[in-house]
Amino acid sequence: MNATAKDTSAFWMPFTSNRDFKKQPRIITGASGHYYTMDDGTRLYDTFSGLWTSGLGHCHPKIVEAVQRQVATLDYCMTFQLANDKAFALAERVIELAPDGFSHCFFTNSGSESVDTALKIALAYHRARGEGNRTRLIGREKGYHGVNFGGMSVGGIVPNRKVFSANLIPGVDHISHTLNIEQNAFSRGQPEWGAHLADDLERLAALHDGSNIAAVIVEPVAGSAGVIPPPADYLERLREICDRHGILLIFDEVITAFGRVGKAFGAERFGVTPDIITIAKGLTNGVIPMGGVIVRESIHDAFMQGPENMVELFHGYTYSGHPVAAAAGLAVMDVYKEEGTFEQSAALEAKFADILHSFDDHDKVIDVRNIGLMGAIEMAPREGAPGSRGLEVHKKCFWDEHLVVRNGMDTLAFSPFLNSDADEMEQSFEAVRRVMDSID
Ligand code: PXG
Repeated sequence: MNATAKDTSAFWMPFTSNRDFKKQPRIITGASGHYYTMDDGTRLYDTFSGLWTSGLGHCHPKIVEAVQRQVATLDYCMTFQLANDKAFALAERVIELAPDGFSHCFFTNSGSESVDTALKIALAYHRARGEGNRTRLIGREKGYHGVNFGGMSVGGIVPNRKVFSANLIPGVDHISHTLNIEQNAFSRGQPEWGAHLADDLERLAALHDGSNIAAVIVEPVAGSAGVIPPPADYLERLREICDRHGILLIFDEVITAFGRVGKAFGAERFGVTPDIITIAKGLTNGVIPMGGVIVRESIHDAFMQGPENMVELFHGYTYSGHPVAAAAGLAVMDVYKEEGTFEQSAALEAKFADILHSFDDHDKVIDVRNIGLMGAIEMAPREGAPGSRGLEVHKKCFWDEHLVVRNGMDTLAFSPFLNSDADEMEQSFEAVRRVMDSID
């Protein structure tokens, strides 16, 4: 199938303007390393590493081989009262990388499932300890925690919630987001201003009484909302308030885990340890869908009571710990280690920041934000047509410059490969600049 494919009708595409897309479909049929290919052989540089997923590049031979071997050896085996060997091995590898005190990993198939699993674990944990009154969940404005009912409810992206407003789960509240362009425009890394915004959690603890709150969930760096790095000292303050009120702190690290911010986890990068961490994307380099929830030992252990023949947590997915996904994950963990991927990522951060901030004085740009290998260029919206500028850049980059660039409305988001070639990265941004210069 190439760009002239006639029948794109049957596939109802997710998070896509379907009618617009199908007028001139952008269809990828192959990939290798840092490039996608189309049917006619055109190669396109991927500035988004898949969808924040594929930090090692596409079709990494070691991962491909591990998946091929596994699918021919053990294609499926449930993990309910019987399990495959690879799931255990991968859980161990993930826990080795996790912050001190984390001891167990529960497998899911996506970030959305990880988030809903984490929320359920938080609620069930408090109940298991005799604090069943802790039922409130706190999210943050502009937060993205996937699209299932729990994650959507604690999430704070308005278009994702709007249509389902009456059916969001009850007992949820939100602290304020930390994006403030007036104060922080063009900050390099963590903005100086905004630590006090964490005190909004104190306000909610006063309003609902802290003893009723089960957990607060935040992305260490908000990703989908357009890369919003935490203000200096903000996460530390959230941790402090959670401790004071016995509230669990959940970091949604679906994007930030596995090298995206130069360390194994955002928790490590920012020096703040939560109680529960959600993962997905980089767990398998996007090769096979898989997610997970990792927890502190004390959380896991609270469930391990009562008769030993009883299921401790009535939760799980048919594909939790799928052997082929786990085999992919194991190969990915090997590559991270052998190739020094997190160090590669850390070493690229300054160069990436320089390139990104060379757009600070561009006449269409109102903010540039970055941390680790996460970056955003926010363009001013066109009068009366918000989002049109961003989509035009995406399309022109694709057709004219053979570049895949992700836009959310008028914000361009960048997720370079963790093993990017600095020159290639620079060239890709030169192309972005040409496109931004060429449109109105
Ligand atoms: N949490 C976070 C922090 C995410 O970034 C999810 C949960 C949900 O994961 P699944 O695997 O269920 O999609 C995500 C997903 C974007 C974009 O444009 C980001 C995501 C999804 C779609 C678009 O930044 N992240």
